Amino acid sequence: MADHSETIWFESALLDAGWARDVRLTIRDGVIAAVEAGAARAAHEAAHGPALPGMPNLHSHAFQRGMAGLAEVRGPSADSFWTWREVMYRFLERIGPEDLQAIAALAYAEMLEAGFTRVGEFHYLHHDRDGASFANPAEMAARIAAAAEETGLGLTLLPVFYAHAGFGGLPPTAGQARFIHDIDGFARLLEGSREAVAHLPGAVVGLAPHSLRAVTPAELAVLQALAGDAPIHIHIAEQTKEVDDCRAWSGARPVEWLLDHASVGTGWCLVHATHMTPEETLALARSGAVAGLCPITEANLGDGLFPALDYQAAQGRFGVGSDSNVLIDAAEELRVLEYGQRLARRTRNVLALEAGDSTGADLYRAALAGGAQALGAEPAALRPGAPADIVSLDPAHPVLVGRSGDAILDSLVFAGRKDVIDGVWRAGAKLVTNGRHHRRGEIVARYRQVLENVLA
Ligand code: NGQ
Ligand code: ZN
Repeated sequence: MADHSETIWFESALLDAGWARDVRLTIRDGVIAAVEAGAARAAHEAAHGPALPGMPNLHSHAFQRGMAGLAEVRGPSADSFWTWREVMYRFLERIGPEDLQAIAALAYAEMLEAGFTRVGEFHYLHHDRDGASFANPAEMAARIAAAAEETGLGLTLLPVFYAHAGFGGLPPTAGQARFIHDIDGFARLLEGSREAVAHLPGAVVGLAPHSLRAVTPAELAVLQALAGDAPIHIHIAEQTKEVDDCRAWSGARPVEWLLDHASVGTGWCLVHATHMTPEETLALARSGAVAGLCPITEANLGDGLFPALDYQAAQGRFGVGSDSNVLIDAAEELRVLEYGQRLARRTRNVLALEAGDSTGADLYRAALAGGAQALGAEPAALRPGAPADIVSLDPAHPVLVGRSGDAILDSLVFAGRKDVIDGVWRAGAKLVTNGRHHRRGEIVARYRQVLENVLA
């Protein structure tokens, strides 16, 4: 048959105009071809629970999944982001190409199980353990692509340019040797990365200056030209030390400096942007760029709180990322984002846009739009023409009893665990059933073997 379409029926679904009941999606070549609401289920169609667009995960360092929980022991002096980074550098010293693929495959299977259908992989572990480049400069990028292919997760690969240890072009440290390129080497990596994902449906390649610490202004200008229309991501203003160092170097704060020296617009994602003045917050919102918030990691690393209320009041765009992958859960990212604001302000329902709005629904919708924009992806929406990236919830789960409409999202975000998720489809392929990735068994077995060796 020439027509490769299939239909999937959901008891309700979050459409652009709001929740609809009895929804049939027709999927053709991985894309939603038609949406019918109020459609009686046909005898041959399975009944699925409430359907949501899959959430984009705009920021991940997949390999860090392997050290989740291993940096929670108090050290000899005050622990900080910077002591955590030492632990992280020691962990990554041991990761080779196969290890990276095995760890990333586990992380990506877990992302799908946790409601994410695309990842922005901020990939900077480029070279061999001794710092020498691989014969194929994109060897490690190809391993990320392979993990995305094995699991079926959508991929926006963001090869990272990293050249310096600190502001002012400081030479990199020994611990950073595996990340380092000059511009020519990076251009080859970018080319190789494009080849590495060429066969993956829907894959996007952007690029990422690691941080203002790691690039010079001249390098940043070249990277911006290399990116063209592709997404460009950067870590920024995550820690107060970075703000202080940036001011000592330039007289300006990081977000202020970037907005003054780069053409920051809708193609950009500023990851964290935690420490901003009200003026920077407003200017970032007006730029049309996406703030890449990683609330679980930001809490874990003690980064501080993003000025979410002011940013949202200025119509700032944001999405969420699982970053260090210490815990992978789309709904929990939104929960921690809102709870940080509640704790700081001693109020409730801070990020609901207006009276009568559901906090969970406003957060979920905003993160869908911001995440897709940041990843250079098609809209994350259940509408004709959008990729069939769908999460269905378990209608029999106790947390959903008697819920309909936006109360489903509030119950997922504030009261659910990921066992509320039942099915996940990516580009029309069903990858998760009963909350379990279809290749979980083999992926976990390989991960166990690899990680026991890495940690030995
Ligand atoms: C990273 N992660 O590149 O993995 C960073 C830590 C750095 C976060 N910032 C290293 N969460 O920023 O220098
Ligand atoms: Zn990061």
